[in-house]
Amino acid sequence: MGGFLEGRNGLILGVANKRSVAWACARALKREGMELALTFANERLEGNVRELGEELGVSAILPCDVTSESELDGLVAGVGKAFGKLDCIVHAVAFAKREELTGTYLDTSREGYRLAQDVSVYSLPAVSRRMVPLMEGREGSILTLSYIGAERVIPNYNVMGVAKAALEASVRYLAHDLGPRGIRVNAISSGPIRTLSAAGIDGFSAILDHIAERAPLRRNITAEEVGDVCAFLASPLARGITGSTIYVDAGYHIMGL
Ligand code: NAD
Ligand code: IMJ
Repeated sequence: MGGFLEGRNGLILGVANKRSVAWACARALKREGMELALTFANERLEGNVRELGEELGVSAILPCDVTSESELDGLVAGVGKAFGKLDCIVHAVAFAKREELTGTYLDTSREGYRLAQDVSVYSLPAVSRRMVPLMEGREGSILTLSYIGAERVIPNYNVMGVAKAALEASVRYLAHDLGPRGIRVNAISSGPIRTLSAAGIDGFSAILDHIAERAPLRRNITAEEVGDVCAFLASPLARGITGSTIYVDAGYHIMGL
């Protein structure tokens, strides 16, 4: 009660399990009073997401593989039915073939490039466009998750780095498109977090150690810290911010060496 997101409705894409950044965002938004709808990408994840969603007391749990136009259409219908109106979208979805996340970017296949862009980038305008009619006239906020590999070379991040660069550019173009309709669009560039998407990444522990040694705050960040910035960006406290990439990375991005 009394949270700064009371009376608002949010849609969260990207919960896979309790480690997901999307799940930390869900908890932070809910804590501040937002009503939530969660999506699951496939039947394999449905049970997991239902269990988590019920535990948090969400209003709806809806299927959405973002590569499917018909599931995206179904999502609008589901969100419309659950809420009528929508204030916030959290897009925390990314995928590339595992073989593209090792070796060189030079060797990226055409299909691997297409898939990474389709799931990790095109899904943002695709979801946003469909939700705009539900979001108009109410200080809406659209958020996505990025990584410093968008701007600088992180070994093995490869095709995902190029996808995140396109995602951050998409945030700017969408902010320009939707600003006149009162909808803000921003990205959070998160430091590394041990989630399903980080599992099995070669040298991930060494990357965490490197950040803890080098970042200004001399530590890694938590998913909860990303969730809190998500709540801020979703709220009227951030009403003057759009088209931006905000870093939640213990300050690592400022370092030159
Ligand atoms: P995660 O594996 O928990 O989340 C990724 C989500 O993408 C999963 O829920 C998965 O179901 C979903 N997804 C994949 N393909 C999909 C599809 N076709 N349709 C719908 N959903 C699909 O991992 P995470 O680390 O929480 O990732 C969330 C976001 O955060 C991603 O955009 C990721 O790039 C970004 N990010 C992660 C880190 C990190 O270190 N973990 C750092 C910076 C940014
Ligand atoms: C991913 C690959 C390589 C290096 C990486 C990462 N580093 C970090 C990540 C240093 C932090 C995690 N990250 C930021 C992502 O965006 C991950 C996306 C991702 C992960 C997988 C693994 C499993 C799979 N496909 C994936 N697609 C996207 O099959």
